[in-house]
Amino acid sequence: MDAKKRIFSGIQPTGNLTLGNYIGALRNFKLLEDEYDCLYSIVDLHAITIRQDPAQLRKACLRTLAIFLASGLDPERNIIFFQSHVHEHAELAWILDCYTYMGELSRMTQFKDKSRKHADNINCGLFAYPVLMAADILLYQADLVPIGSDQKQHLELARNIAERFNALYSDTFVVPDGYFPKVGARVMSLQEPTRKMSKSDPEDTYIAILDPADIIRKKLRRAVTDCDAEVRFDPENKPGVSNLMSILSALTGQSLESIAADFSGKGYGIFKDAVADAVIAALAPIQQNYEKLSADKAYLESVMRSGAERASALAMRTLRKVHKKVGLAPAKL
Ligand code: ATP
Ligand code: LTN
Repeated sequence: MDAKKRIFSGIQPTGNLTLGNYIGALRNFKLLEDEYDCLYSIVDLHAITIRQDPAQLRKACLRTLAIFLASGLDPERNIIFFQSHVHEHAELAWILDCYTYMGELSRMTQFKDKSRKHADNINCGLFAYPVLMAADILLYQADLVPIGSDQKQHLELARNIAERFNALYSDTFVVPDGYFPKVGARVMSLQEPTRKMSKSDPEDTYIAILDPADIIRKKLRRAVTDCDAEVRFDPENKPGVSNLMSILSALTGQSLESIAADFSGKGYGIFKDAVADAVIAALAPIQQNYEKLSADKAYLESVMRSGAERASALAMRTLRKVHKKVGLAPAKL
């Protein structure tokens, strides 16, 4: 009997995965693999809402897959696949577009941010991005979605779309819940700590999962703090220090109070080095696994092939049900 609840989450293969992606999402993927049936996708169709260089994108896709596996995700217990390999994602997204209002999408803060950042390419895909994300989740009847807090608004929209569809046509979709880390749900930029750490920002603002130890230490030493030299958690007045404290807490499990007590009167140099030690220790095993895995192209290809097959079998069922409910003519006449 299949009594386990289901999880779906996705990461875009845009650039280098960051410490934010790790703490906010990837680390939880591994934590949840025992308790749930999990699908983890490299959402390449989302990535092309921003203009990508094809050769770079192709590389980033494989690199992201290797990082998923290097972080310890077992490709037999979890379904790991590329979004574009399962055509039902785009098909369901089209149908759900017809149940989503322009007004709802206009309110999405990620759309507003990305429109500002890419003012020369505000395309329809960028606008409809959250509908494709809803399709990803609803296609697999996922109960839970591990994400960082920047995706909360998108998840809320996915829930609204599911409820709207269910109300119109009777129960069709599971209405999903979000799963957010207690500390580190929003890791901030090292240079502008009031903004989210993002893999599409300049190099010195983020720590990449694959950054070597000396680079990690250098980036953290240069991280923006403030000038009162007190390690205290106060995101409003001390965003830089508070961000580093959250990173340390998320990686070591130490509470924010106990971190403040440990570094009281010690100055930022020692504190930043301790954060660097924790980050380096957390990422080292992933980096070692990555070295081995990324060289084995045949293995990576076999994982993506079997992931796509397994995901397709599930996706097909939901899409068929949706076609029927909406009133589309059955394909096998
Ligand atoms: P981009 O900068 O290309 O938009 P991104 O760094 O925001 O990308 P995504 O692929 O969009 O990364 O996100 C993958 C997952 O990582 C999502 O669940 C997202 O919430 C989480 N995440 C991204 N950045 C952070 C962050 N700074 N802190 C915590 N979680 C994050
Ligand atoms: N929109 C997300 C990535 C994403 C996702 C998903 C996350 C696409 N589809 C489904 C969870 C579930 C982002 O920008 N971080």
